Amino acid sequence: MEVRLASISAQPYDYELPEVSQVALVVIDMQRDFLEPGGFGDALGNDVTRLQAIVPTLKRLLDGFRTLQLPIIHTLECHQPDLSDCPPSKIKRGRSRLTIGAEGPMGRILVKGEPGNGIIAELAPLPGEFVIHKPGKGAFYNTELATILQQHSITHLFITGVTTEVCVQTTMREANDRGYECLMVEDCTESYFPEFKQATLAMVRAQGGIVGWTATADQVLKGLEQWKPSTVLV
Ligand code: C5J
Repeated sequence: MEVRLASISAQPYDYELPEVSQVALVVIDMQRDFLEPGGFGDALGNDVTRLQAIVPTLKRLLDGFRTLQLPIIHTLECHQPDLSDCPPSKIKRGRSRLTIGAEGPMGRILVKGEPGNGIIAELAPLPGEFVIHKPGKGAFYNTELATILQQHSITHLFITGVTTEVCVQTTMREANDRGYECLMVEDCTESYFPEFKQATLAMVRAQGGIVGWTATADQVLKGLEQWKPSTVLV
């Protein structure tokens, strides 16, 4: 008997959902440091207000995953207070007025535990959701992400957050190389540079989905609502 798997309408072609519950939502770096004035993004000279446009859609997607009781992984880009996990090259890069570790209006820039380093209130993680502190752009480098995914038998990742061409794309490429089936959610990721976002989406989909798939939040939610996994693993 042919088993027809549920799928999500996506680019460059439909994204097949697994037969068992092996999916997770990954929310990259929705932190005050990137979205609010006075943080790291602002110090680098960016218009941080651009990133706030995705917050309501990302909240809707988060709520959808919460309703379906699917795993959610939040990441934060941050460094230890003594900056021992921050290469000097990263501190120097950008030549910004406020470098990593400097005291800014929301506390020390990109330092773990500082007010400006937290996730914005609207998207705050709930108890039971995973929170990964990452010193790099990619979420696999020097973190427990790979272990969490293995322990929970997760194979399919829905990737969201900021910024599209930096931490989101780096994480998706790292995951793709590790064999994960990755879908970037188009209207749940944003960049300070609109053309970089569009270029990233195009790069992901090119060559038959060389890095994975893209779809909108509505397409993802519609696919998940119709999906009846035979086994729930987490
Ligand atoms: C950056 C990030 N842009 N979260 N970090 O430095 O994309």
